[in-house]
Amino acid sequence: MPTPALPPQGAPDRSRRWRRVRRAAALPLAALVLSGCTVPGFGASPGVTDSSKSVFHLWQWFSIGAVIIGGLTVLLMLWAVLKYRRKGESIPEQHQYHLPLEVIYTVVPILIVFGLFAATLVVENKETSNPKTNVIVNVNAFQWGWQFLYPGTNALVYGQTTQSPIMEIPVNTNVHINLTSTDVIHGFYVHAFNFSRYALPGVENQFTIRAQSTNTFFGQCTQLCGLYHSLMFFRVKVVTSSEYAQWLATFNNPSDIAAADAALKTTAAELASGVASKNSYTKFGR
Ligand SMILES: [Cu+2]
Repeated sequence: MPTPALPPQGAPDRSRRWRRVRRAAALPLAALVLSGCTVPGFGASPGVTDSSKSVFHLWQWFSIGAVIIGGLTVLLMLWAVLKYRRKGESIPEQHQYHLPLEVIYTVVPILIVFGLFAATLVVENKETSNPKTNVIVNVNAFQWGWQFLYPGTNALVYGQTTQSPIMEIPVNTNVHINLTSTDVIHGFYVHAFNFSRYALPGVENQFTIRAQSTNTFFGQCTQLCGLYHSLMFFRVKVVTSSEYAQWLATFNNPSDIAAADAALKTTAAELASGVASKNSYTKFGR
């Protein structure tokens, strides 16, 4: 019986090797595509405040650094794996105690960590600085809503869950926020500000925001704080300085002042008694 002709030597080997290479390349490629990572934001957005932009740039530089270091590490690993594959039974030549190399791989990571630390410190100092300003908002979080009080004015806004009360602030102005909580730990978070801060009972957290464009931005509580945590929404409306002044003035008529006072007292009493408030005073002006 005639034996079938064998394929030329090397051909199946080569195609098998190619298949393996393609499979090995597909894996990191799929990971990269499926991670949904976007360039140049690396999944983040610049936001609309001074500090949101510096946080965004810090994130960008960290990501670029991670890509370079990660890529270099993978290349070095692949090079070592491919170049020093097992070629026989003998133990390969050993190269330990290579002093210059050991110094490099000790010093370089330390320099990288110092670089990351310094960059973080610069941005963090910007985040926590509280320049002098006339616009102050006392923000109080409670289960499950927000109260915005503008000291020195008659303005008061508060609302719960889906009422999504609006904190109105002027554009291109430093706005000083005094943040606290009535009951449990809440989180003040506005995505467009790339900013989050604890609202703690008995502690006043202070920070300054400076929005660069007018619009209404979505905010929410980011600390699991009880039954209606997932509905603890608010909005930040950034308006021009003259619109802000007009809005503040809408609180000056006597009936509004009386209504706001009464609402504030009712809320305070309800919060003190631990009864979930059904009261609201969501006057948004205009
Ligand atoms: Cu909360």
